[in-house]
Amino acid sequence: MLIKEVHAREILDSRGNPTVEVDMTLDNNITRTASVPSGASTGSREALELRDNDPKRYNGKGVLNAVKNVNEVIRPALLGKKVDQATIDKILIELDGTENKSNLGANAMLGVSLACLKCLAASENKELFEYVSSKSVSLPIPMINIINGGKHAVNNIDIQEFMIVPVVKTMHERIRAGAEVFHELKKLLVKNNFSVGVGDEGGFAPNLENNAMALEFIVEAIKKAGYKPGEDVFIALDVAASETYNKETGTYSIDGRNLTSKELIEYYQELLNRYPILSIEDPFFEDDFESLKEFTSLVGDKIMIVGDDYFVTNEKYLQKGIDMNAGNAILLKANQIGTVTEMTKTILLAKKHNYKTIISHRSGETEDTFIADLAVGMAIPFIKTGSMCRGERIAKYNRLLRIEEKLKK
Ligand code: 2PG
Ligand code: MG
Repeated sequence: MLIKEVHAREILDSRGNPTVEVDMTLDNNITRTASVPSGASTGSREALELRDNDPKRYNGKGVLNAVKNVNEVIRPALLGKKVDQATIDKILIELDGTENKSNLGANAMLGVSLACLKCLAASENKELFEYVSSKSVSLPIPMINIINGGKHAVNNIDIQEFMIVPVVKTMHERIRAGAEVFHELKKLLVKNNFSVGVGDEGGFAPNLENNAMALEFIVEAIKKAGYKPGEDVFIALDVAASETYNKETGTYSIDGRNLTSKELIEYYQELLNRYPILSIEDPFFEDDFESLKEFTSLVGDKIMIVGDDYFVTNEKYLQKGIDMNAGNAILLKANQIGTVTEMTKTILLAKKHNYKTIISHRSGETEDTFIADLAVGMAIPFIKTGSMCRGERIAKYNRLLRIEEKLKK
């Protein structure tokens, strides 16, 4: 099979900001489309998301240059080429020629890389999850973000994500538990006169007195929905601590206090003693591998300590974590690295060193559900894809429900 056509366009993401979408057509006349998500609390080591910075369009957030790079630079290099994921991604990487994809833009490259993956699956008449699976498939445990703070909401909560993690047996039961807890939480917030407006990932975004109050409400909601906290449903946090860190003072702003990393560790330990938390993501700012290492040595045998901004889906930074024993889990976001091949390498490295893997959406999403398929096909044990509302989040959960049904047949 050869590549017959590649075409990119500018579409909107779930925040109403432009993003890249790519159609690819092969000479067997199969066409597949892929679209690229976009983060808000981005790590400084992420591959570059190319924006136009033209203040006259979309507040400078247009992606016409990335689209042009696909249509005028990548397209001519790919037309007539044999489709093979590794080869196509290699061409993209060489065409770009930079360490952080700043030439073509990781958004331009990922759109093409994903469209290619989907075309390959369709050409073999396979579902995407079947195509990417080497041996076993498995349905991931969802980490469902039901209270939003930090950069994802306009409220006073400094922890970015409070997630529930239903560990009940099937995907249908996990999603049902997630939705039931979500609705109980809504009732509780209404009853206590808090806002039930939602943040970027669909979690509620009330103004609460402190982070612990969010945890209290969540535990209560789990019980009200008829589940056992710490047995059926756990809690996970994404502190996204780079966003609460003050470089000048070297402290973190938590509940209106300025905490050193030592004090922050004590704070986390208190939370761990009081609530059924099974995972904490980005507990310190992205360059503080030392604190990550210390925290891992203290509680790494009990909970997942997840690197997102730390590792940015990049083999090189994950290797640093592995060498230092810093963290024991990695968040995987395709647009942090820019190609399917590179993300796959990072997944393999993580698995080899027993780092838990979590595939993740971005706060700016599209209706594309590729992460659901990759989670199943690549046997990634966790998926983080937002709350139990907002179409772009629900699209992934619905895809997982459909896959579970298919796997049963
Ligand atoms: C995160 C993500 C996704 P963003 O920090 O883990 O929840 O947020 O896409 O804004 O980086
Ligand atoms: Mg994160």
